[in-house]
Amino acid sequence: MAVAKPEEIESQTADKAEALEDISPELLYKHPLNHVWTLWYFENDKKKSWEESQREIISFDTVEDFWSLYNHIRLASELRQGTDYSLFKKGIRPMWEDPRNVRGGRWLINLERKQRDIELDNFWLEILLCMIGEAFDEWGDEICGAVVNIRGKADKIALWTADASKAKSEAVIAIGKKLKDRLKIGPKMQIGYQIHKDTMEKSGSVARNTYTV
Ligand code: MGP
Repeated sequence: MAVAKPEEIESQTADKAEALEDISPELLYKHPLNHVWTLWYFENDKKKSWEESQREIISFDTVEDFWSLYNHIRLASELRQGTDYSLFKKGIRPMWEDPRNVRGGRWLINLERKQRDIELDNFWLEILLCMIGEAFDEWGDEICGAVVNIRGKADKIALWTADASKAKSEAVIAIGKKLKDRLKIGPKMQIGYQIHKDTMEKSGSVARNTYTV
């Protein structure tokens, strides 16, 4: 499902309103998503643990509520350094320890500082649209959520999947390829998939890539 832009929704809604006069107005103008999604915000607070610094902001389950939220909050590029946005399926916390993440991993995109002006916001919005619009087809159950880290050294965007085991390698690779395709990342640039367990255990270096596409 492609997520319609606000102006497309308006014209579709007008058509529907004519055809379905008996249905309640709420159902007519809101386009349901397949999942309920939750936005999280992380801000480093030295008085709190990392986990306590993750704040659950709001959940939504319609296209319209997604756009109201997106238009209301700051763009990723406007956030302070050291902060994160995460969008996860409702019920999955944006952390390795969550039972739905604990065996999983992430497709990671590292962005150079100069990419913050254009690519960061475009990539992040496109990832959000891929997730809520169910762009990963039959692999959609593997999607847990996505995270954008705003950092002085280099911003990062990652798509988290549920199962990094060999049994799910076909799904993981298909998701990575779809992601590159939707983000229009050309064949010259590779992206890597890292297992959360490796990231957790790494000390002072970036975890190895289990897959690359
Ligand atoms: P980070 O915010 O993912 O990346 O992890 P950053 O700031 O670019 O740092 P780097 O280590 O990748 O260079 C920073 C730190 O936050 C980690 O080292 C952990 O201490 C903590 N952290 C990050 N994540 C995603 C988790 C998590 O899922 N669970 C817990 N408990 N701590 C985490």
